[in-house]
Amino acid sequence: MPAPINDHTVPWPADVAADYVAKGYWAGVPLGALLREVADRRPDAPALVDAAAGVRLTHGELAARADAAAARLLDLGMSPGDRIVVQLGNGWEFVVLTLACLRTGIVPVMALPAHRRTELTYLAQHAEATAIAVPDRLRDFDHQALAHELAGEVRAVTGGPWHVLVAGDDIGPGSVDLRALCGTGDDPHADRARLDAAAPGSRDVAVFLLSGGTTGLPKLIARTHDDYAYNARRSAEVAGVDADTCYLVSLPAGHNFPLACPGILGTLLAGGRVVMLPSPEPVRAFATIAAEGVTHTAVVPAVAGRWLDHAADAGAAQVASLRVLQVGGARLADELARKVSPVLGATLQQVFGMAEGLLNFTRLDDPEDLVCTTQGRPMCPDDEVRLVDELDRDVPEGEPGSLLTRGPYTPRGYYNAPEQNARAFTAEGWYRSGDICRRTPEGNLVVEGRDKDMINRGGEKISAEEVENLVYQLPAVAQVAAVAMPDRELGERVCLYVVPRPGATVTLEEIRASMEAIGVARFTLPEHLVVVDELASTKVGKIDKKALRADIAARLAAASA
Ligand code: OOB
Repeated sequence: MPAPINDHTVPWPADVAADYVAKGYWAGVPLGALLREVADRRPDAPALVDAAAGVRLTHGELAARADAAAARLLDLGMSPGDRIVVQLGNGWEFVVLTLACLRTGIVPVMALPAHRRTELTYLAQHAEATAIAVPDRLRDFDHQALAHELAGEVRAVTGGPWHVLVAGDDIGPGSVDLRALCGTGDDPHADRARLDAAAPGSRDVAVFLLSGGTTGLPKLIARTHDDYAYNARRSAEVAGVDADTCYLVSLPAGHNFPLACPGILGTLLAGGRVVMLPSPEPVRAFATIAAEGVTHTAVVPAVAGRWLDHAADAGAAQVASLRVLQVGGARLADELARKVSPVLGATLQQVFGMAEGLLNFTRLDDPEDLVCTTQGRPMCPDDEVRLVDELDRDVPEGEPGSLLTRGPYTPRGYYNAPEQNARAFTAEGWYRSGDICRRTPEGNLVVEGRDKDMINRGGEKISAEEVENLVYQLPAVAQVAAVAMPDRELGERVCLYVVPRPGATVTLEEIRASMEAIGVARFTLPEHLVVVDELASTKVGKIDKKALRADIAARLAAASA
């Protein structure tokens, strides 16, 4: 049977945890109970809108559905502590299922709709999941069929059951109808005593988030109820989210940013309303903002750019209700930042965050110049941030250094990953974010680059190593390196440098087709190929990625000159 989760997490030291409790960061109440309390206080206040599905729920209705769904998950045979891979689009089912999990202590593994066989198999096996929730189809992909195909490989690891929960009209044989499971708040088994008995402890794992990939496949980040509730609650304060807030989710809901910074959880905890939209495409996003009176939302810089272009063409009257536009996930160019407030009429809040924990925000009353040129400062007084050199020595104030952090919502290690933890965390429990930052005299951070081997494609993080491992499976490839190439629209895209085997040839199309055949998220596919005779190497014999990044930037500049 799947191993108990707590065997594989890295807890905060007891004295540190006691300090977080004493300071009130950790409330000692699981997220499901916190959300239930909000619903009890404001049952008739609107909570959730999914206009495409015609679903509008009050806090009372949402909590009743979450409780009923929780009871039905238990009736299926799932138990507190079991894991479910959640790969749903941005619809109401995502919210009800997530809340049901939080209520029972069944732990959602937040996968992305773009994930395919490779990522899903790994996630389900590594988390030892016994269930998966998917749409029937999404953008022409048959998620339901793939979910069933995974059964054998997952069971080989867990030895347990494999429930396939499907949201959609086409519920095939062997699938559980997720809409029925989440669809009404009326269930005789959903009595409070039963659910309270199943409720997790506040130090237990609430959700598994995925790391922004630096080593092969994504690592699992076990966020506890105490830490994630603080994450959501404090983010809501800093973003000015309260009971009057209408928060639009248009980024993939399983990302930390729209889920809890403050996102869905922070807004619901504040008693506000959440609107789900499948994508941030500007025409529909603007119409939704107008129709629902959206006050807050979160986007990545690439989307902010598209929204600014759209507003320049179509005007910004539709977004008049928008008060705060959070932008994060990748570096926002200062020039773009300066346009946000004048063009969209909303206050810009830069967010420099990570699924591993630490969140930096510019504050809503910060001076314009600071908001447009920095990525903000930590949200918690007890967030510890160091900027260090290659030997982990603090750099002089104002100089760029590699960011290390610890704090009340930054776990001390990845889930069941001792080898990666030895590299990604120091012996004293500091997380190495791999971001090169400098601190301004006012204490704000400016992200200047990174020393991790990752490509940030419009906010989606791609591990260079993962791409390289897949490309090495091609017989024609002798050597490969994946690096970021600069891109006006998305910030970065994946560029491949390949040394073919003697006599062999490779094309970008072949590489992409072979990766698609293996089954990987589309956003990881390389978009540019440079075939070379050899790859530059560093003094210690590693591939010199810095030189390759400079090379591709120079090639692109020359091509556009
Ligand atoms: C967010 O989380 P992740 O886990 O997908 O990615 C974290 C990494 C950071 O280490 C940094 O490299 C980059 O994304 N990043 C930024 C940034 N925000 C994130 N780089 C420059 N400027 C920014 N504003 O991306 C995330 C999680 C919660 C809230 C917001 C973003």
